[in-house]
Amino acid sequence: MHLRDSVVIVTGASRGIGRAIADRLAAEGSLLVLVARSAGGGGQGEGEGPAPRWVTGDVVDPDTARKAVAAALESFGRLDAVINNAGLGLRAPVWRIAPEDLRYVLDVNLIGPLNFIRAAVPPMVERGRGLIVNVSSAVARRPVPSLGGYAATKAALLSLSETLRMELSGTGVEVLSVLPGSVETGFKSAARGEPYPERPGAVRLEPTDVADRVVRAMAAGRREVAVLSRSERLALLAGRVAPGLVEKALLRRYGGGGSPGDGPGQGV
Ligand code: NJP
Repeated sequence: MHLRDSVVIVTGASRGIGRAIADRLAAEGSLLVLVARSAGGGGQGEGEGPAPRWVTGDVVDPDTARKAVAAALESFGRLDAVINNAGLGLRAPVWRIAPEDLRYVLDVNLIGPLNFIRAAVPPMVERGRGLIVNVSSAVARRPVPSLGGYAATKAALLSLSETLRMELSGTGVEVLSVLPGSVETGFKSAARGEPYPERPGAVRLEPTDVADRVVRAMAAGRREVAVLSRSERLALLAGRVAPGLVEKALLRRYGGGGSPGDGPGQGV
């Protein structure tokens, strides 16, 4: 898609990856509607063009999606893309996941994007063009210990995206799936479940790395983009050749949660 003057909704734009995507799109000349429960520090997505419109609300509430789509149509007269980026982590071995935590994270990570898809696709189909970008996760393809519940929500989103792409074939509306690896944001402190331990020296991507790749993938009309560090890319490739060996290595690195030494605070 052509990014200059395109009208884009970005959810989860108050900080982290969503904020970086908003800033990158503003630099490309896109017109933005930004969504989060808070506006964060402000200043997101401010470039040379018109100031972004903010819609504050919870993505789990269908009204937030309806208001964001209405804001795009009223302020800019059209809607070219929705980036479903708002999301939440969950860390615990599967057998210690509290059902209410998984239910809540599933709501944010799956029902949130669904609300925006339901609100945005009809006007896009009517216009004969549009793009839905869903931010899933690399763990949707390669689960790791203690992230099984989170991976399940992101695998569900990936599955929804791949089905939606087929269903929208021929309408002019496209779907892009984004699969990031570990990115340096406030994601871990916001996550539900057991605390993430510090892992000094771990190589993580910056939100701007993800934003650059997402924006390039949007411009190039890609259907999927994985944004991974070198070691994550190697682990994913090795998993296809020798899945048993990679599982053992992941267990050594992340801990299985099954022994006293593997309790909260160990692992990822
Ligand atoms: O997370 P964080 P990231 N309704 O916590 C908003 C995926 N990902 O940028 O509402 C509306 O810094 C929240 O705003 P606020 C991840 O699953 C990440 O790292 O004001 N908005 C904030 O703007 C997620 O889908 C990593 O609190 C809600 C934003 O979402 C996406 O990347 C790895 C909301 C979260 O900012 C961005 O995550 C990976 C709600 N109910 C996938 N709940 C990683 N960081 O390592 C949250 O594979 N927000």
